[in-house]
Amino acid sequence: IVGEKWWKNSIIYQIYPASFKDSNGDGIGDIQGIISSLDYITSLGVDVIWLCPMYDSPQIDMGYDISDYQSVYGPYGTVQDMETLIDACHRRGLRIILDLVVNHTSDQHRWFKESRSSKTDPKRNWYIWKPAKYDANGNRQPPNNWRSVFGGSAWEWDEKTQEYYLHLFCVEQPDVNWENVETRQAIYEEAMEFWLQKGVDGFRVDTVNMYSKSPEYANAPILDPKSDTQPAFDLFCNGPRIHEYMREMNEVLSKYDAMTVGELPNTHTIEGVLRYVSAAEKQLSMVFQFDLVDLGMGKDYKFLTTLPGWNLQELKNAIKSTQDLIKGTDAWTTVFMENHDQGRSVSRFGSDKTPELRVRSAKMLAMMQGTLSGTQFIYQGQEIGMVNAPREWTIDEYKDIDSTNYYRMTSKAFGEGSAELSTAMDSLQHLARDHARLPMQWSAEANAGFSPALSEKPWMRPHDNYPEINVQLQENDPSSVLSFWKQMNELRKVYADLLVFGEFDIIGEPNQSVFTYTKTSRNQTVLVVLNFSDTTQKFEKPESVKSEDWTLLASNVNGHKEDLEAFEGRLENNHYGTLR
Ligand code: TEU
Ligand code: CA
Repeated sequence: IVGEKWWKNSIIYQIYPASFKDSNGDGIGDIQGIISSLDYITSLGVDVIWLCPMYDSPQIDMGYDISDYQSVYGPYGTVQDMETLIDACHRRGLRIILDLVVNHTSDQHRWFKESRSSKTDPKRNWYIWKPAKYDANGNRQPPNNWRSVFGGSAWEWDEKTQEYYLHLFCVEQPDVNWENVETRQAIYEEAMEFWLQKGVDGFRVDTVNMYSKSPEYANAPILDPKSDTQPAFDLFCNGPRIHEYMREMNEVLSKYDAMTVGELPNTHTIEGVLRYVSAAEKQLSMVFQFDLVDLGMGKDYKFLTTLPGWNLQELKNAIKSTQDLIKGTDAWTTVFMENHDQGRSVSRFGSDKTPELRVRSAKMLAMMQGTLSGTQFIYQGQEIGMVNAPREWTIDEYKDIDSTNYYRMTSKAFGEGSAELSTAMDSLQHLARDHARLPMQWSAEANAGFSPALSEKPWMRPHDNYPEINVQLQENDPSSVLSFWKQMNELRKVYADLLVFGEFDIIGEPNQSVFTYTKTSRNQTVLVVLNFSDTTQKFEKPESVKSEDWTLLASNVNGHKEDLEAFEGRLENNHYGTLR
């Protein structure tokens, strides 16, 4: 893999500061906690850490509402702590990337405070202000019917200056006006260069396709007739100037040779994704496509009557669309199943019904992730197979604004005790962002070892299962999910040309229980067989690979038989022989 960019063959470990490790017992994770865990992180065999926002913020959206790009949220630590962390990473040979959130700021950012102070303020057009509309009865209406991602109108009325401002996320997250060149320069300097000069190696770029909105601000088509707001993703994603902005941003980044991974929701065609990540475009190093993590979400997932399910064919298609991105192109892709916005992958795509199925399906999912091409991302706790909070937990345990808004709106529309509200709780139990934000389970000690024993209550309730699922227990167990992930991470390095760079092909007949694919490089192939069902499945090697002489490379069952057990996964290759 000589001559390839370092980030292609990297495994990136995502850290959610509030929930990773609390060093001082105030119940909130912090930077010193991360520094003290670097030996653990290194032991996983990862190359890079990605830190979710640690900037100063009123925390309405857990730090994605930034009030100052150049300071750190008090409970997390200081800029000096960040410098220590950056240095400590580099000394260990780890790289570090930060979250770059520049579609919007907090309404408490000084830019917005100035902007909203008067219509003639020099920063007025740093944000997106529009006059009201009036209906036939003379009632004031927002400029259009766009719905914010967290529900409700995307426009907020400002009494003082008698105009609306746009917020694609919550009211406290006004959208920055990227049309304004002065604003863009300020973003590059204050949010990017400040940290690049401190040595960070790149950014995960939040909502990267929303900076350019369709300039007409036209109404979105009515998909939800019962509502006065409509989903408008097509009108605020991938707007006409987006690629101009990306190239401009890239000029700043390339001075530092920084990598980027952009978050790319609502972009489903290969051509659309390639516009951002083809190397010739000089925009982003790679992006997160949402095809897989959106499975079973339903349309705009508001007011469900039943839980939208997913089937294996959809999962295969989702994987295919990220893998095919690099077939015969100069682009690069990513592999991930979890992040801070998703339910846990074992609960969504495997099974958390029994400890045995949990462990086996966690390993099977590790086999899938570990064998797909692209830069790999592991979310904290995924490596020990953490699962969703149980259905018994009430809304009081959910802290995310998206969850609590959703609950409040459903309750308002249908009432406490309604069947709809109960379905809303079912859906939150599957899909809420909160599940990823439960404290990291370090040990069987009080607070899951997340906070020191004599401490405040952690900001989110630890999962009741931490005595059974935790780092300490798994570190000493060669058959644990953690040990399996370490093995997969090692395998990925040894067989990089196959696993990281190889060509992906789905093989065999369409099958709703078993996912079979190969990864191929010049002279060798890996065969991956994954039983996504909780029952035994017949398995016969597809004709196309039958004649080959295969060796078992990894397996998640003891002494495997002909048939596939529930959630069994097998990796076989036809060239080098077993690793150990
Ligand atoms: O997410 C943006 C996004 O489009 C979704 O993943 C979104 O979180 C989800 O649809 C809402 O339920 C990014 C961040 O990852 C997320 O945590 C922030 O809340 C959001 O941007 C706003 O900054
Ligand atoms: Ca703390």
